[in-house]
Amino acid sequence: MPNADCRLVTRALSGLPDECGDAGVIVDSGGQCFLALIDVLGHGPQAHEVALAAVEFLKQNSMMELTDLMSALHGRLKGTRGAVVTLGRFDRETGALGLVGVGNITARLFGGEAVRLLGRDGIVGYSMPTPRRLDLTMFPGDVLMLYSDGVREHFELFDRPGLLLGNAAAIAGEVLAHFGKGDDDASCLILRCTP
Ligand SMILES: [Mn+2]
Repeated sequence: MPNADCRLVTRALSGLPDECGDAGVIVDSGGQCFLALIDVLGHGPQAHEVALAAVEFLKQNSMMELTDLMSALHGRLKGTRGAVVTLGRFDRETGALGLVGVGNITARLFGGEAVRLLGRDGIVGYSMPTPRRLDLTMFPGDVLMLYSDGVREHFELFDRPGLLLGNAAAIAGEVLAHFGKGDDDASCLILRCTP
């Protein structure tokens, strides 16, 4: 049965954690691992407040089907400045990975087949397309990488040889340290499928 090593790292543009509009959620409930990455429009304390509300809502509803959850989050964030969000769920028993994205969080899967996905255009809480779920399968050794637009979108692995050899915490930390742009909040969530 595949296992999961999952870690989130965020970095506020200002350096102050309570001014970060990027946030994430990892709810590991044994059989399944729910994950989410959120980039609230803008940055600073007000963006942070919206990010906290989104995190709280997603934690409380993490068992919902992903497209339903995205729609529910859209309702929850109405009236705020809105956010771009990617949601995922990994099933340890089958290796199945579901992903739903709205907006420009980048999702990349490294492994047997490299996949790069961007969410559908839109802003959760403001103008949302009908969310669609992408279903993939992860195998031991595969690495799923989610990151916000505070990270260079198109970095190449050969710029950082060995990046994928570390654990999830090391990979996420390196992505921010070496590919963070420095003009926005930045965040990276890694899910490593391990034997
Ligand atoms: Mn951003």
